[in-house]
Amino acid sequence: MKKRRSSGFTLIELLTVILIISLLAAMLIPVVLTAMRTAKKSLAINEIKNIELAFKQYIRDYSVVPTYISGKEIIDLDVLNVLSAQNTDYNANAITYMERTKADTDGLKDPWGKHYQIGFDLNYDNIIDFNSAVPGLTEDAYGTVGIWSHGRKNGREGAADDPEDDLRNWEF
Ligand SMILES: [Ca+2]
Ligand SMILES: [Ca+2]
Repeated sequence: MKKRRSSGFTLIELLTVILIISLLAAMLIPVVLTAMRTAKKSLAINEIKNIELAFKQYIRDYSVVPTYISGKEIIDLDVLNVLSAQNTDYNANAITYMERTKADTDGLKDPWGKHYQIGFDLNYDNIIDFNSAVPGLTEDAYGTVGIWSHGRKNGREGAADDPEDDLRNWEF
């Protein structure tokens, strides 16, 4: 009898352990997912603030918004090239306002893999002039530089974009 007890788990004990582990996993997975989502949101807010700060320093130094390269609005990689002093046509003093990091060979993307939307106040009325290419903007964005992420629910994978989780620097 003693020998049998010490030989290992009975089937009931094993099933109990498996049940407890399954219950713990079922409780922990949503917590981990929520933590990951919160971390991505915090990262996006930080990145948006960094981009905004870089532009504000640029505007302080050059007294203009860096809006045009060869007549077109600068977006994505162009923005990064100017701010990281790779493009000295629009950053004549070659000042580094932003370091180039991670997946930035394709421009400034948010943690969900979409490009940040960036707009400027071109006519100095403190209202950012996003062009019509930005969907879902139904209100005025106030300030000098507007930076917008469509968040986790960003219209990928066939679902419609949910504006509720969008992150916009003029709302921080
Ligand atoms: Ca304006
Ligand atoms: Ca969204």
